[in-house]
Amino acid sequence: MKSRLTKGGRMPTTVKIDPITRIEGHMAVELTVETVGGVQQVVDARCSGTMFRGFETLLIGRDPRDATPYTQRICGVCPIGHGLASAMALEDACGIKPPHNGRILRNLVLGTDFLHSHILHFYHLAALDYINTTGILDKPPWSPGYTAADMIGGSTARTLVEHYITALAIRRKAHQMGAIFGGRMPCAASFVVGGATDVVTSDKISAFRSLLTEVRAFVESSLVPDARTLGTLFPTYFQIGAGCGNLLVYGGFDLDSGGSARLLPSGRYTNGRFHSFDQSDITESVKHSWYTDDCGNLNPASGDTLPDAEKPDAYSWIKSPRYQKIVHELGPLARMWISGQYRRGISVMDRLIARALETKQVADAMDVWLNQLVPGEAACIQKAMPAAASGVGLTDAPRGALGHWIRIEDGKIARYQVITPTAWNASPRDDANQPGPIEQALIGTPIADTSQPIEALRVVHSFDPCLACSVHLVRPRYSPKHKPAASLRRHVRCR
Ligand code: NFE
Repeated sequence: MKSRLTKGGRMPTTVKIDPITRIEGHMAVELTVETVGGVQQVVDARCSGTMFRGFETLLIGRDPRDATPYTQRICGVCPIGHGLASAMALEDACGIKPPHNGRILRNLVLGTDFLHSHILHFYHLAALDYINTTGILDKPPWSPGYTAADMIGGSTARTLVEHYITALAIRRKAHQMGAIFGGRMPCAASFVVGGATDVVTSDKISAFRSLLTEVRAFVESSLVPDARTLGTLFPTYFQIGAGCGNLLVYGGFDLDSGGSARLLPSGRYTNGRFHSFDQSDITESVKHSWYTDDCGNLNPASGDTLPDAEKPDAYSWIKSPRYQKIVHELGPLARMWISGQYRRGISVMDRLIARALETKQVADAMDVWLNQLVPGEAACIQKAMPAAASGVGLTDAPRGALGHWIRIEDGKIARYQVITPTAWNASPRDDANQPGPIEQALIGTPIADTSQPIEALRVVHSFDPCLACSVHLVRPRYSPKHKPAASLRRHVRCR
């Protein structure tokens, strides 16, 4: 934290939160804090992904079918979204769709990942921004931490901490469910191009249902009411962290074999109006990202990943995805907004409540899908990979819309691009100098104590960022914060 006097005599303070804790991956935020209108607040923000992403590069030259197991290793929190998006991209390239059982199995396993991830986010990543755990959890990793006068104490804090601990066991049950039809978790072995390899039996359906019943009960009796409790106790957070106000959803959980009906429908809300969505309108700016300028402003179907660690004015390893060059926020609130199930507002608290409500929606739908499985019926169809083809796989993962783009040449992967939800949300400024969604949400946030900027942490956490998804590779010789030198650039170019 440092202060300098501006020409106008004001004293802006630079506040660095590096790293941001209780997220997945490595992220730093730099805030400029100034008193405006008598309120000390964030007047500028920069989000930085501090690790280089290289998964797309290491896929080049491999068998296209490798993409499904490999890309699941991008992230331990949302591997199923990546496995699904990559299988869908390959199916698009082959011109096939999974059969009935394959579609349902994928929905169920993706559903377990939503349950696991949303419960993880609320209790283990976000809730501690609001609970004073002094006298309840006094040891690391819970202490030391930021404290603030508005934090919840007393019996409500104790109840929330009890639910925090129960949530650990509930997340394990969600993973066990995923392993029943996915073969293993966190990375499902059963996801393949053409469907799923698992054999559906009545015993597996019963085992899955038994665990689902427990998880659903927790979601209904704890998660949803606890999220609403935070809303009641922190009403000002319905006015904080609005951000860009534009929302985008690719859609998730196919409800028919044609893929036209989805539990989470696709669409976008741009400048206050609802629109349809077409992936060809996505481009990625690299103006402020450590990539060569020739990677910029391309649709991912023709995108590239060429690092330039010395690039002036760059401050992140995340690119800046934009829809028609417009900044959009992704995630559960976007999905609930597009589907019309939640339109109270766009803010920190709205994100938390929408995520909890979506958890219930997905859990309830899973119970219905379980009844639709047909024991003994095949879940996968096979078709030879074309020697040359392109494909796009679009789904929604827990944190928002996820896309994989593949180009196959000579039977090998010639180009692979991934755009994750966090790449959208935590993106840096673009060619038009528009800040990304989290940066915009931070600007205007009041900060009471710059040595403990908990308000900023609450804004960032409301997006549930996952930097592991957005920037994927670090070489052991370098610290995560170290920009790779020219040797890495050569290494990547010489693939
Ligand atoms: Ni690593 Fe992920 C989700 C994806 S986030 S958690 O959800 O894709 O960008």
